[in-house]
Amino acid sequence: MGNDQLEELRDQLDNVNLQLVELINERARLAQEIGRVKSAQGLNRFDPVRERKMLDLIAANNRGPFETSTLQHIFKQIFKASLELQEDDHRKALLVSRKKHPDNTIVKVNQETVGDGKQRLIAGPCSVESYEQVEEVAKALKKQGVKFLRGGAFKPRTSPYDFQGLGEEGLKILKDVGQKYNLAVISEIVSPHDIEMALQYVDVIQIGARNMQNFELLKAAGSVDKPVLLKRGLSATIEEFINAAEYIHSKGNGNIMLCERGIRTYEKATRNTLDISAVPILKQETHLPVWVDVTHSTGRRDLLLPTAKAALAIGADGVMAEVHPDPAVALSDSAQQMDIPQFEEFITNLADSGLYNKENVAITK
Ligand code: PRE
Ligand code: MN
Repeated sequence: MGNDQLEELRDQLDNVNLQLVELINERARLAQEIGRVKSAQGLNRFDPVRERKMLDLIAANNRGPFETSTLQHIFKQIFKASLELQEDDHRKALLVSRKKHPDNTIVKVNQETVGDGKQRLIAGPCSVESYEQVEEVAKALKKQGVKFLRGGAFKPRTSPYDFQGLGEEGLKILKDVGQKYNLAVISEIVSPHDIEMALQYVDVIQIGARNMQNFELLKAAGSVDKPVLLKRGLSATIEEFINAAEYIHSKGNGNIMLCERGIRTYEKATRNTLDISAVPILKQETHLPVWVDVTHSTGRRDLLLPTAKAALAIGADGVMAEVHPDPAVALSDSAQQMDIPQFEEFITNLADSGLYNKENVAITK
C-alpha cells in the first residue's frame, strides 16, 4: 500500500536524522576541542581560509542530488554555529564571567560594600588641588551620607601642558581627609610602578579609561590585595572591557568593579555617549559590580541627574560624579563638575525619585 511505503520512507528518514544529529554533535565536540587548542595558542577562532578549504572539499566530493551551493550554504551555517559554540565556551571559561560564577561579587571597601543591591555614590573633585579643597567636598559628602570620596592625583590629560596632578602628595591629602571624615578614598594610578606606593593611601585603585588596555598596569593591579575600579576605554567594546577585567582577575585579585563612562561616537552634544545598555549587559555577562560615571560620559552638568536616574533604574550598583567647591577655577574638567549646593540638590532629587536611598539602606531593584 502507498501509505505503508510513506511510513517506511519516513522511518528511514527519521533514522538518517538521528544519525545526522549524532554526527553534527560529534563535529561540534571536535570544533570545541579545536577552540580550546586555538585559545591556548592565542589563535583567532574565526578562520575563513580553513572554511574555504572545507567548502572546496565539499564541492569536489558532491555527487548530488543536492546542488553544491545548497550544501555549501548548509555547511556555512554549521561553521557559524561551531564558531558561536567556541565563543560561548571561551566566555564561560573567563574568571569574571557570570557563567563561571553565578553569584554577584560583593566588593568590600573598608566597612562598606558594593554590589549587594544597595545603590552607592562616589563623588569628589576631578583633581586633588589642596587639602582645603578636598576637605570642603568631604564635609558635603559626609552630610549627604556618601561613603566614597574620589580625587585625581595622577591626571592623564589630553595635553601634556595641562595640569598633571599633585602625584603622591595628592594621594596623601586624600588619605588624610578620608580618615578624618571616615570616607573610603579612590584615586587613579597610571603607572604599574606606582601601584605598591598607592596601597598605603587609597582604598580603591582606579584604572582610567585611557589605561584600560595598559596590560602591565592591569597585571600590577591584579597582583595586589586592593579593590580596583576599572573604567571602560574610550573606544573599547564590551568584550574588550571584560577582557581587561579578566587581566586583573587572572593575577589573583577578584575585587574588581567596572565603570561605564561613555564611549566615543560621532555625537557632539555630549562629551561622550553614555552606553546605558552596557550596564545590564555587563551585569549579565559578569558577576562584577557596575558603576556609571555621569560626569565624564556626559560632560554636561544639566545631564547629571537624568543620567544618574537612568543608571540606577537600569541596575547600576552606583553612580560616580564630580564635585568641586568652585568648579569655575578647577584645574581640570571645570565645565562639568557640580558645586556643593548643586551636589546637594542632585542628591535630594535622586532620593526624591525613589531610585536612591540616602541612608544607603538596601532597596529593591
Ligand atoms: C571551524 C570553526 C570556525 C572556523 O572559522 C573554522 C572552522 C569549523 O567549524 O569547521 C573549526 C575551527 O575552528 C578550525 O578548524 O580552526
Ligand atoms: Mn574629571
